[in-house]
Amino acid sequence: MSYVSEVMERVVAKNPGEPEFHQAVKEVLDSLALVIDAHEEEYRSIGLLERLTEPERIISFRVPWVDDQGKVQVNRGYRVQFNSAIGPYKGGLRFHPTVNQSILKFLGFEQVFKNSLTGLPIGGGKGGADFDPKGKSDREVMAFCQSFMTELCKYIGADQDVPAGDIGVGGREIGYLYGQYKRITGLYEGVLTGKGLTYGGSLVRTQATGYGLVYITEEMLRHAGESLAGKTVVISGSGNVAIYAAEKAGQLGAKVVALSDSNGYIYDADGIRLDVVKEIKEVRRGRIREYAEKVPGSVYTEGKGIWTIPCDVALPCATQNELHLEDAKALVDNGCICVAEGANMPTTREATDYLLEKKLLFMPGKAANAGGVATSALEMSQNSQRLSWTFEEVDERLKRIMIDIYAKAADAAARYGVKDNFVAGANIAGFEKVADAMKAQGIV
Ligand code: NDP
Ligand code: 2IT
Repeated sequence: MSYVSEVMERVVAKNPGEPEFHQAVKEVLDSLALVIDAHEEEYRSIGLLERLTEPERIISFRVPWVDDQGKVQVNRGYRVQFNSAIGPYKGGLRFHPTVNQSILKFLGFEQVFKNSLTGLPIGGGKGGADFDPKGKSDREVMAFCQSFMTELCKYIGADQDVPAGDIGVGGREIGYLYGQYKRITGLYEGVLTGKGLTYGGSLVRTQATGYGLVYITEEMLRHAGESLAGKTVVISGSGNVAIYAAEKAGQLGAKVVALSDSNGYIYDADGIRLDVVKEIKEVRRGRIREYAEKVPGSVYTEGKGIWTIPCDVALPCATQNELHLEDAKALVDNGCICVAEGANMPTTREATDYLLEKKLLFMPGKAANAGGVATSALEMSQNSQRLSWTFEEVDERLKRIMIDIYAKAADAAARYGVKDNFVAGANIAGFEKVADAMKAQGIV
């Protein structure tokens, strides 16, 4: 049996009940087979794949807090410190009721390759809790964040592990987490990214994932003789990534006609009004259905189905496994030419294979959404220097990083004879740097 198949079998056997983790590992190992087969003996002798698929450390802890009714609540918190070969662990925190070890291991594993692709010195990690911020008061969110950090602070540090936001963790949560870290440790250091601008945050971090997604999409289209100008775009989600992807797509001349949340989706043939969306989502923390109540001519549809809306470009920006085979077929039937993943692993394996087979331009999340973590690393640089760069300087660096990621994925795909397969290209390019660093550092 090949080394890759052997390790895949081992991962499934050793991590029962973790389907998302299996899915992420399988996708990466399938594309790495091209590289591994050429160096099988060497990689086997140093147990490279066994080590790459085993997190360096998983911390799991109790998070007790008191709700507004005076009742004690208990959540489960985690930090998965996956791989520190090329830098301190770096990756977001997710607060969502579906959070479990499988989801955080898949996200941590993806983060290792994503962070490598940015070209910056950051290892991979992910964390979070099965806490649902929806419908909670600010005081409840603060109580939860303080309790979460009281435990997490033992394991993180500016040169050790630097968390940030993800689903359910935005500026408000990062503020409460940072305040508690500082209070317990006495350190004013860049231990979290996505901080507010008054206490060490970086300009552009809020916009970075969405903007970066659109920069790499534009670059991919440019190489195919196309551009976003005049294109119709459908974006799922209406959180941080979706909103700023929509903003930048609009600035580049595209028309975004749909957004969604976990209840349903809105369609606005005139182009979504982002001022209205921001007011609903960023200010009032409301539901996307309220858009249709405010904007005449727009339509809200309850449930899934956003991918049946005809578009040229689709940007899934909500969550994992939100774009299935039937959705991919609907996109292709309606003439869509490009899919780029703002979320992590939003496209199922079957749907990805179908889109690749139909020769759509397809950019996987670990390349397409890397602008967020890349800008987090720029925030770390500014914190270390004790300086703040201008919006234009950070945005320019972000743009260059995204163009460079496109080039790395395209180059690796071409080198291994799978031209324009950016799934394989991104996995291979991300892997090469981590593998080289792991080899150099011995069996650790
Ligand atoms: P937010 O919490 O800001 O927004 C998440 C959005 O996705 C909301 O509209 C939410 O709807 C929707 N959503 C979440 N879970 C589900 C679900 N199970 N089914 C349907 N819709 C869902 O998160 P982000 O925008 O930060 O993150 C979105 C995606 O982007 C995630 O996959 C994340 O891992 C990824 N990502 C984020 C980065 C960042 O910098 N923030 C960087 C790179 C990737 P509702 O409000 O109804 O829950
Ligand atoms: O998935 C991701 O890359 C993020 N949620 C951002 C991580 C970060 O450290 O900025």
